Amino acid sequence: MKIEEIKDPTFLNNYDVKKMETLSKDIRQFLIEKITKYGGHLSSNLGVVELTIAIHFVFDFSKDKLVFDIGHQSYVHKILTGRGKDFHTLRQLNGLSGFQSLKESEYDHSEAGHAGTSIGIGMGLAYSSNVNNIRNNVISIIGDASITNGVALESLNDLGHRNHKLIIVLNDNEMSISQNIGSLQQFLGQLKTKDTLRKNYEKYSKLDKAELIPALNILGKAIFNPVKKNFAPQNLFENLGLEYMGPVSGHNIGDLIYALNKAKETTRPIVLHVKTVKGKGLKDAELDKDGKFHGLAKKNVSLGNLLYKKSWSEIIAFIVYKKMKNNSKITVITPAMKSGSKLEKIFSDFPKRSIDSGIAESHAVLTAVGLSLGKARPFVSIYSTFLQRAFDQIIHDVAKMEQPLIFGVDRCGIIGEDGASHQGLFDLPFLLNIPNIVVITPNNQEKAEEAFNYAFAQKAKAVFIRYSKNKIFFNSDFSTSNKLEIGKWEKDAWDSKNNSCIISYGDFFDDIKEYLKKNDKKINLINALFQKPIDKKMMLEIAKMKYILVYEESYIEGGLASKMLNFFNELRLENMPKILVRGIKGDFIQHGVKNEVMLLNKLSPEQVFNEFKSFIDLDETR
Ligand SMILES: Cc1ncc(C[n+]2csc(CCOP(=O)(O)OP(=O)(O)O)c2C)c(N)n1
Repeated sequence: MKIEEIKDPTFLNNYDVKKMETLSKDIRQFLIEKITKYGGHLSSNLGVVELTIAIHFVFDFSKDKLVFDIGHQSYVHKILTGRGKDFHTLRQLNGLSGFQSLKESEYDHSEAGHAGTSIGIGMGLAYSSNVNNIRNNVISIIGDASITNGVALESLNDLGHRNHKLIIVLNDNEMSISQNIGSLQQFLGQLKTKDTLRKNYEKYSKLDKAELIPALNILGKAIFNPVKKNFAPQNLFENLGLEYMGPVSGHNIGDLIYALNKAKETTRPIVLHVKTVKGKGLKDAELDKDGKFHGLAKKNVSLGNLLYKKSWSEIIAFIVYKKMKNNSKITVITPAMKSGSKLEKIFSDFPKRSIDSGIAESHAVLTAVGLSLGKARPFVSIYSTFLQRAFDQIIHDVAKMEQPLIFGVDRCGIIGEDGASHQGLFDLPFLLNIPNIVVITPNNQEKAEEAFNYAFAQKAKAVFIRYSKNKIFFNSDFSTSNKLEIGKWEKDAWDSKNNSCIISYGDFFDDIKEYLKKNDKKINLINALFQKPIDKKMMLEIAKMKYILVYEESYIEGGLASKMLNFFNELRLENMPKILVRGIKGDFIQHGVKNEVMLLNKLSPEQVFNEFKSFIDLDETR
């Protein structure tokens, strides 16, 4: 069958196990071909091919509900629900989302991007079936790393004492992006797949759907029940009040269908533990322990001159590494993003001072607070989007206790292909309102190093150093002992006779600077390195300007410009400068290559500069 021709999963009703196995091979081939070309999550999807087929075979998602945790492993589900033909648009502007998407298909019953949400949402959906007197099944699929997330554990705790029918399919591949960690993982590791139905393969593999399930029920009984008995006494899930079944081989369709059917028959919440191999079918991906095949970039994306460029993550890791060499107190913490944030060398060379806390952002920040209270120097490396999970800890534990933590806020700004759930556009608006912290967005390696010098000199203030996913120029010889002066902005191009200026920071500052230079445009330009505190002295100076453009890679509401406007307002000036603010407005920003997303949102340096020019011209002609 051509993968692109699949319209909906009903064709599976006419499939036997053998045909489903052939389909698995074809889907794997398709995934490898498309993802290596167009980019996306590869290993996680290769691991759930048989599992997703079996789920669609057993359940009917025109009435049952399916919730993927994160959703990065929902590609096979997309294929079976008629979206294979659109895979050439995956994660591109106006194309298929890389996660489940309510707007994309009636078969997508929820959305995510962040870990740990599927059990709570699944429980709510099951509850809603009771409220609405509907008889259906709700299935939440969650990985062994995501189930360790605090939110998921809260949901398990609540679910266990209720009687809602929720089937939690625990997809255990022993991997997070890189190797999974933690005691829950160790517990899961003790549970081995004892046996499978494979030895009876000839008896069931060619049966049609009506005959298959009764046959599996007879064959499976003898095999699975002893497994359950063996592990029941010490089973964590059963102790939490949930039913437990497994572990089941996630690559054996007969086993999966048997087990899913059994789970379907229960009336209580059940965990169906399925063992899969991440990257199944592609040797390099199967052996990958560092997450190289977890997510792939689009092939042939032009990244400009890469010769002297490195990603911001690499540069920050390089700076922190140097600091760790000279200061034995510095300890690095990442919530499961060691590979994404390029911390591998730090972890291998300073194992005693490197902590992977698992997918547990709030806990990671709390651990850092404890380290700091104990007079160590924690550096928390965390993606902007996942920092959202630690909002309360930043206020309640970091800022209120005046702990001098250093945060490397990775992947700030427009994120590109991962889209709405992963945008790094919320951290500024929530950070700028928290007392007793400092927020800096450097625009190059030198400023980043100076920001770290400043941060490590602090005794009672947490410093958030923000950087994007971009690549920038890198010099391995560079080192400075300079520090940034708190709150100080820098004038770049400056002519005191010119009555207008542009204020920006981070990559946007560099983008507009380059645009002005290339196009020989003369205008005052300020690098607002600190977003908190703002440079009040400079603000008093620019209060005399006639026109100001604030160009920021953040939501406008609550961003730098709103802080500036408050300040100007309090000055009660007779002649306020006329201020144009350009950044993200209102809506969630969808997936797509960053430059395209910027153009769509009228945020390219050229668009913004021209708009500023018209803004001035219009005013002058009044
Ligand atoms: C709250 C949160 N933190 C971090 C991530 C980044 N992340 C994406 S996939 C992933 C690993 C998930 O592992 P698992 O749940 O076991 O699924 P697998 O990919 O192994 O199938 C991580 C850490 C995230 N999506 N959400």
